[in-house]
Amino acid sequence: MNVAVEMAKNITVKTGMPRLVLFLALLLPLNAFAELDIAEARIKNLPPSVPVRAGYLSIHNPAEFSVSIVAIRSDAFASVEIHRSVMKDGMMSMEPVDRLTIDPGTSLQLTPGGLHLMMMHPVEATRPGDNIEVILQLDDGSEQRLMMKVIK
Ligand SMILES: [Cu+2]
Repeated sequence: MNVAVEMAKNITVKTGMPRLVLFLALLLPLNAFAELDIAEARIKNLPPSVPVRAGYLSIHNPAEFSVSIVAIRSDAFASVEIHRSVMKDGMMSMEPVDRLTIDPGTSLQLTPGGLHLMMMHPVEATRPGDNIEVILQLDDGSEQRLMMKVIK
């Protein structure tokens, strides 16, 4: 039996806090895992002849510490990179970004013309209305799954 369970059994609850809540609180690690609030996660569809898709999302970090996305993957694509659109010599181009850091309590938007996910080589043709699972790898070692909708 693990330590948290022993502790929960031995503590006399005098505060009126339900025993279950106390029990769950004891099971939480001291440093809670990061969890980002994701909204508007979408992938712009392109014909099968085009080997990449751009993905956009809105990310909010509700935690009191910074959270970084250090890698992204999806079974539906050979690879997923983070890109930034930049103007170089009067031409729009893109460059890879190692990680996305979201400061405590702030939001970051991945939007057309700015930061975006570059989703390389779809395993199957994508269609508007598809929901594609994407996994974010965070700097604390945890992973966060999200669904991205394919849009026209
Ligand atoms: Cu790109």
